Amino acid sequence: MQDLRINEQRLWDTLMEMGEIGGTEKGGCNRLAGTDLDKQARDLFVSWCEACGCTVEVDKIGNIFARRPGINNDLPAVGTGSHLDTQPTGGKFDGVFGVLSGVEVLRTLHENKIETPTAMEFSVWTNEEGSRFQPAMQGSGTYVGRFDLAAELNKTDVNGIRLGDELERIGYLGDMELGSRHMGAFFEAHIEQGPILEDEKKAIGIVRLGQGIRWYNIEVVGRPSHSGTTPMHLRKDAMLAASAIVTEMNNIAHRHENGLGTVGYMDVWPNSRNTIPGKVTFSADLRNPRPDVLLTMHEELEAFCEKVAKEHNLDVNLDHFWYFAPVEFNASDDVKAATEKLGYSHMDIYAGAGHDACYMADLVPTGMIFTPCLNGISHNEAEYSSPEECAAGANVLLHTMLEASKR
Ligand code: HGY
Ligand code: MN
Ligand code: MN
Ligand code: MN
Repeated sequence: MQDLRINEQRLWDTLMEMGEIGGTEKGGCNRLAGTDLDKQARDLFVSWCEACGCTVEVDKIGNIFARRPGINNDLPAVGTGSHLDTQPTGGKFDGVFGVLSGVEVLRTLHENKIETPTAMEFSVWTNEEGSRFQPAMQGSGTYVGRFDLAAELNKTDVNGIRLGDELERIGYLGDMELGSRHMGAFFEAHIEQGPILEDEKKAIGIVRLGQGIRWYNIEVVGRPSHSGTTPMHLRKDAMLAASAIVTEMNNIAHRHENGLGTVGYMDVWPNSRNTIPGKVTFSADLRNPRPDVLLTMHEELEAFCEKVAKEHNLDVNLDHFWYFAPVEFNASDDVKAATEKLGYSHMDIYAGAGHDACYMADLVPTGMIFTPCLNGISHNEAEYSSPEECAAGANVLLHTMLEASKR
């Protein structure tokens, strides 16, 4: 088995084929959770797994599990997986690389007629991106019991469409109980989505930690009035107040080591050039690898919102609806052992993005395998990892899973 390797060209062709579903002119992918394109991608994944003899089941929040039997199916399976949903201007690799590395592992085991001691589980998690429906990692977070199933199925997108209705419409509102596919270990391969591995010229990142995340919806409520007749000192300008909060978020992030603060979404009402904005609703995304620092950042944002409400004499509603605490990956030594056995250059790293493995770490020994991506770009249509880089990650996944299956 030592010399067993995945098929680099087949993995690349599979990535490119999947990338056609929701493919954009600039070479990226727009395949939002619960859409027809998500269905097409899911159906393709299921057909590939069934072609290799897997049995496939879908749970109550649409997570897909393709199971390859082992010698002793009473033992917990070794799992892998990631997500197929993308950002609106996403790439071909974020999440998809992890899912299709799993498919390539499956194909390699199947064609070599390798019997593994335990079953192997290949999964696709619902709405990891948190772009159309919030929060991110929604399927894996619900699977591990961090989120309430009914509440998550009732989440709606900006058009008021329910996640549950979309999953039913695309045929992926399953009936399998959450968490009922017992796994003994879980490994997720993922592109780094940042510049470090490329900078350090390392082929593999041994992911030791997933950083903390806090998400907010911030609503600033002022008073719409005429831009030509309302003196500056008599305005309740929601845009002015919102801009102060966005700027302070940037200051908070810079004030703290490894602090990150982002406003990605903003809605202005009534959104007319000669009416002073009456309401501005926007997202806020704070991150830090340390829970104590992330809490301080949270407290500073809260205090500043109260200050702005007073100074601008208007309402600021801060809805802190999602907190993901930093998580250690306790099976990362398995990843390191496989990486060293295969002779790939590597380094320890922490995950800046959230991943489904971050929630799976609640339940089972979990590890993540990072591969470099060009210029560290992700959540961007220019996202790119080379066939060789992808193959290295998939080979590490193959050997990590084979070793874990022997335990
Ligand atoms: O937000 C994230 O880090 C991930 O892309 N869902
Ligand atoms: Mn991802
Ligand atoms: Mn992502
Ligand atoms: Mn993920």
